[in-house]
Formats: sequence, C-alpha cells, structure tokens
Amino acid sequence: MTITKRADMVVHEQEPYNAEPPRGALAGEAITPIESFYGRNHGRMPTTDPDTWRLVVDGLVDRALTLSLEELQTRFEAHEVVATLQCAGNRRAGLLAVRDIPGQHPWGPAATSTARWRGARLADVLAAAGLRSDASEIAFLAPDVAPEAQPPAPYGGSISTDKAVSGEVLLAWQMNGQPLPDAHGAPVRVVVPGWIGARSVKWIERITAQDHPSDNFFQQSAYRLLPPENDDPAPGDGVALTAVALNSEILRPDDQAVLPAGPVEISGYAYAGGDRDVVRVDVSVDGGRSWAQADLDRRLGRWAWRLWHTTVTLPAGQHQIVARAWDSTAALQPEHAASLWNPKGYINNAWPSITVSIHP
Ligand code: MTE
Ligand code: MO
Repeated sequence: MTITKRADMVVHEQEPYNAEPPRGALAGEAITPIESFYGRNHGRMPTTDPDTWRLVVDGLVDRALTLSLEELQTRFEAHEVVATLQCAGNRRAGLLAVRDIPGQHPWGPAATSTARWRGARLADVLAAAGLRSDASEIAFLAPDVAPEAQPPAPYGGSISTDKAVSGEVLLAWQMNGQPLPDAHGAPVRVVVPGWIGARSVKWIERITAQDHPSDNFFQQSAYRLLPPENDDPAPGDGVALTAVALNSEILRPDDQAVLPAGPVEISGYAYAGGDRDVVRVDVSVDGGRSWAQADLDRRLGRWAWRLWHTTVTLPAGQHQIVARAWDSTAALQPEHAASLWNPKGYINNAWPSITVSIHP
C-alpha cells in the first residue's frame, strides 16, 4: 500500500496509518490537496483489486444487486460534491489537556479536510435495488479488520435511510479529479457529507438496508458520545454520533509562533454539519476579552467548510488569539473543553486558542 503524503505529516500511528498535516497546511485552500488530507484508519489498509471488486447491495430491497466498478460507473449518473470530512476525534488534544483518555490518538486541529468527490449517488443505487419502505437504516461494511473491536472485526457502520437517499451521499471513485487513492478507500468509498468521518466507509463492499442500526463495533461501541462518568461502556450506551457539531480552528499563525512586528494575518476554518452553515466567526487577540469579526470566504457548496481570515496589528509581547464560530441556528461554540470531556474524546468544539509572540 503506497501512501503519498507530505513529508511533515504529524503521524499519530504508522500502522495502521493515522496522520494529520501541520495546521498551516490546511490554511487558505478550500480544497485540501490529497498529499495534505488527513488519514484515519482503524486497521491495516486492505489491498483491493478494481477488476475483481464487487459491491453487494442487499437486505430490505426488492432485488439484491452485485455491481462491478464498471457497472457502478456506467449504470448510474456521476455526481460531484465538495465535502469536508471531519473525524469525531478532531481536536482531541484539547480534551486530553483536561483529563487523560487512554488509547486514543491525540489529534490536533487537522483531522479534517475537504475534497471534491465524484461518484454515483447512493440514492440512485438504492432505488435500482428497490429499497423497501421498512428500511430505516443503511449499513456499510468494509474488509479491513480492526483489532480494537473485540473480537477483531471488519469496519462498518450505518446511517439513517433519510440521509442515505438525500442525494448528497456518494459512492465515490474519484477525489480531487483523480482515481480514489488506496489510502482513501479505493476503488470506492462512501462519502456522507455533513456527518462524522467515521460514517464515510472506505473500501466499501456491502450495503445492507435494514430496520435497525448496524451492529458493527464502530456503530455500537465506538463513535458514541458517553457521559463523563461512564468509564465502562456497554455496546449501545450513549448516543451514536451523526451530524458534525459546529467547530472551528485557527490555522495560521502556528501556535507558539514568533513573529516580526507589522500586520499579522489570522486564518482558519469553521464548519457545521447537518443542514447548518457558519454565519459568523469572531476573533479575539486579547484572550477573549474583545472580539472582531473575521471575513468569511465563499464556501464551495453546502457541504464544505468555510475558510475565514482577518488581519491585525499587534504590539510587541505575547498574545493569546482565540476564535469562535456561530452557525445559522444562532448556536455558538462552547467556550471551554472542560465541559466537553467525554470518555472516548469525541467532538471537542471548544473555542480554539493559540499563543504568539511579537518581536519588539
Ligand atoms: N473506513 C474503513 N473501511 N476503515 C476505517 O478505519 N475510518 C473512518 C472513515 N472510514 C475508516 C473508514 C474514519 S474514523 C474517518 S474519520 C474517515 O474514514 C477518514 O477518512 P480518510 O482516511 O480518507 O481521511
Ligand atoms: Mo474518524
């Protein structure tokens, strides 16, 4: 398996490969180059042969399908969606600073990236199979085996039928105009725009319509929000994560940067999943005492993050820069990570903060 990433990736684990780019690498680019796109893997990446690959669609459908890559690409119209993927563990480092979370990667600000995906609509494939009205969940299954599932089991998960037939969910074979790279799920992956990255199952082999959520470890045990006091969760405890919470990060300058006097450009991303949009980002250069609004870039469609930037002039000395985003439901990010701590360390969407020093 070849993984073509920039040399300065922050690698949390080599095998299975788990890595994010340095925060500055995401700045200013609405579409993340593949070499900078984060990688999140629960097991050894499988090698799949596009010629022998088959996709099975079964369960609560009138006619089960078995599709080759060529059939998927020729029987169904191709669509493009620009979508941000965000791991539920993005920014976990901020939760680890509150209290330890054993056995989970200390993701920083960059376990999120945006690509232009091209593929068939899951809705069209389900329609061709004759999706039955008693199917409330669509389950996905991949061949990669995750040792953390006990006993070790293939990766999977499910999404609601409502989301599955919404039109934006793709069975993607292209990423940024290139054939989907092996490391991102070749030959075909699911892309579930607006939902946590975990549901965008790579190397997809089987799609099952059913009347209950997937019983896969990554649906029933991982990727669930647990109350802080639950330190010995049973399968099904807590809430399965779906849409991405409102979140933001500062991408430039880097944390702990030492900068010359003069104008400083501050930039970052903000993202709200589901049907929401980011409508405002405030930036403070005095640790949150006073705020000014940043400029928001146009977003590349309703499933993409919003990049933002502002320019400030700072006096010599140390400064704490803080950001906070608001969404179209008038929700604001929570201020402190302490109130967000949870046993698996998901969804840290507290106000991001960095410290910079300006030369005299
Ligand atoms: N699909 C499979 N088959 N195996 C995995 O380990 N990881 C999931 C999801 N799909 C995973 C998977 C998680 S947790 C995330 S955040 C995204 O893929 C990451 O996608 P990427 O590696 O393309 O960035
Ligand atoms: Mo993830």
